[in-house]
Amino acid sequence: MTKLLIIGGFLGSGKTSVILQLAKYLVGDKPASQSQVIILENEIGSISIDDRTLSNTGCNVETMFSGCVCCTMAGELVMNVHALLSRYSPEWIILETTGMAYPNNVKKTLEESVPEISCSITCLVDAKRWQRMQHVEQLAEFSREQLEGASAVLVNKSDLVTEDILQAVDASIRNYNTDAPIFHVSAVKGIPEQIWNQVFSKEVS
Ligand SMILES: Nc1nc2c(ncn2[C@@H]2O[C@H](COP(=O)(O)OP(=O)(O)O)[C@@H](O)[C@H]2O)c(=O)[nH]1
Ligand SMILES: [Mg+2]
Repeated sequence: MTKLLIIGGFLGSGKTSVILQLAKYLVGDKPASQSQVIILENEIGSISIDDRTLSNTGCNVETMFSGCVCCTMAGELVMNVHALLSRYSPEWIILETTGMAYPNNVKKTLEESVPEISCSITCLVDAKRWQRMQHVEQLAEFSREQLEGASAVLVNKSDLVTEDILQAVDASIRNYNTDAPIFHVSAVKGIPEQIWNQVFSKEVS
């Protein structure tokens, strides 16, 4: 069964940077497995910088412009995923959502319409900006919607903050998601294999 991983998180939280690390982990030193990993980018706007960065992984990068997959493009997402499955039979599809998407909606849509995938959400939190965001009501509400259905939370940019701040961020995340394991990472410094092993402990046998 193809595993579809939805990467949620606010704009600039490090989704693309984390996906670069994840692709490295999944492909490892076996270039043959590049074809087993598809990166699906949902960007709003016409020029895709992330797409070019991600192409360096050697994995297939597909881009969906012009709308958000959690709302206006839900139908198109389903069609795209069906097409990717029949064209590549990949082991993994990694979906980078727009910074404004609700990953839960995306997961629900896919689970209802594409039974041949198993879907999970990994949500990113920007360690540097998180606490400030929680003081703005709409952003706090948005944070809740993003984190609620996540099966793992990556607190990214841990290189920019102190241990005390990381602890406070963890406590705040627990207001929105009581179960998901929380990992402190830095996508620019590199995310070690052991962390990914734990993130996927349920999926990877
Ligand atoms: N210091 C630091 N910067 C990071 C980290 N991860 C991402 N960034 C930077 O944050 C910015 C946004 O990252 P990007 O991956 O494009 O975020 P996205 O919008 O969620 O895809 C870029 O300038 C990255 O270099 C990190 O772990 N530490
Ligand atoms: Mg991005």
